[in-house]
Amino acid sequence: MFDSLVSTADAHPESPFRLIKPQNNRPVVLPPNTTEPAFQAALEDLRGEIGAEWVKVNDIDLVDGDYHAVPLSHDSYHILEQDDLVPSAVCWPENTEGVSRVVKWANKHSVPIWPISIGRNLGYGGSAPRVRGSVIVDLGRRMNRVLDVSEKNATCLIEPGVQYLSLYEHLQKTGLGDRLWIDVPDLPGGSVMGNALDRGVGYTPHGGIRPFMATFPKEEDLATAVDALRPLMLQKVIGNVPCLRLGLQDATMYHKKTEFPLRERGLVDRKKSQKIIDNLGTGAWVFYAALYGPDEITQPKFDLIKKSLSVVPGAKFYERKDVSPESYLHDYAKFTAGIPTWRELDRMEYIPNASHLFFAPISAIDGEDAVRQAKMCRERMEEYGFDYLGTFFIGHREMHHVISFMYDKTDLDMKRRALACIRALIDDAAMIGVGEYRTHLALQDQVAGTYNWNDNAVMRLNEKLKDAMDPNGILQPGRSGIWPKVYRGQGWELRGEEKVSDPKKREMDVL
Ligand code: EUG
Repeated sequence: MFDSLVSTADAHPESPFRLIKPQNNRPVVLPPNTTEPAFQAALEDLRGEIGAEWVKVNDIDLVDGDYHAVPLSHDSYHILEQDDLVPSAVCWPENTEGVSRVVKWANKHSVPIWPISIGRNLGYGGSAPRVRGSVIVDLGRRMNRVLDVSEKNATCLIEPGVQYLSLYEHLQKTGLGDRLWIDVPDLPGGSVMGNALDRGVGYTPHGGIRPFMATFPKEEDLATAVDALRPLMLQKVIGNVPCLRLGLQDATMYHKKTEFPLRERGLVDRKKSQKIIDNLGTGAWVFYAALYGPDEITQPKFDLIKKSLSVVPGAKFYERKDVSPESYLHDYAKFTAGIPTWRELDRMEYIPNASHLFFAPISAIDGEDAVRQAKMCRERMEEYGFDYLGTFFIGHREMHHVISFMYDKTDLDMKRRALACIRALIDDAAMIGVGEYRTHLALQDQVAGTYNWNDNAVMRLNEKLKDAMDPNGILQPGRSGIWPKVYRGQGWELRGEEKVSDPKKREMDVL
């Protein structure tokens, strides 16, 4: 039943659900420390608990699909081998009572379970489990109701399967959309709850908007620009989470307009990238922000911002009326006003078979710190043959420095280089005391290992809590680098040798 192993489909008219049709003929991977008959019996038991039609073994051929049709069979943006991070089965409980039954079942049979909401944590592991053969508990498909929206408090109560898009549509349908908006991230297909639980962000506060864009001509302008932005953020002159993006990274969204160099393999020549940036008029760095509130407040704020950022020679400022219809500023205006857009998907045209991986260290809102990180990342990425494609998402006290690794997932050498490069970067960042806010499943052991102050005090606390709350070690073993007692010291961690393929991985490919 291949179609049930696809994540919840987008209902949006601009994003037709493209059905993927893999065949059912791949051997099922068993969970660790079980036998085929024991696992068969456990699955029968699970069928009895939540209904036979809500349990499926993962025996389909692995097809990556795309953003609108994400498979539950594996990490569709795989960075290891395609069949490394695969579940044995997927189940779909109907309600909290069903979830409780599944958890009791997992404890009884010692089967690791991996809850997901929508499964679109793309670039960080998607829906995939860390332990091969875990059973995915898809909380999104059947629990996707908006339970309550309080207009008065501007809050909502939702189930895990509520996507940003569906919450938006709910507000439109109920008429609340005139008064309330949602905090949309760059793409709206993911789960609101799932994104929050993985420390994700959105970019908007509440209230009326006025978006703008500023460009800074030279790459060296980064320090001055960030230092000029710091007081604007600390004093909340800018009330949203703006972003400062490398011009070339911005350009990856304009493949239709700038087709010539962007689809090339390898590093984009500096002269060419300058030409692209000049054509688009984005500057070496482009800044997007939105101001909220009545005109009487936003106009003086905008004037102050222009004055402050003009310390960068050649800085230019644009509102929507000043830019072409293709400009990303129009999309930015939408999502900073709570309206989902799909524009970010245009990046997937940057290279063939594009897959994404993110390196996401935290920086101070400090020019020197930002430059140090950008330089470090550029040097390391160029060493491994990647363009540094960085964006700083600027909070009021820190910046999420999100760097896109785009690789052709059918090009094994490129994939290997991406993984090796990001591993090197995690170590580079740790050397200067910098950590990541979020990372891919395959990198979580390494990143957790960098938060090692005081003889790994944080991990020792995490393990103590894990042992107390999940004594059988069934709940997301390995998530965030936290392993249950029964897994410790058994060689499950991935720290760079990438030996997932042997021996634990394949020894039980049966059923
Ligand atoms: C993005 C933002 C993130 C992240 C991964 C991707 C946006 C890409 C702010 O966090 O972790 C356009």
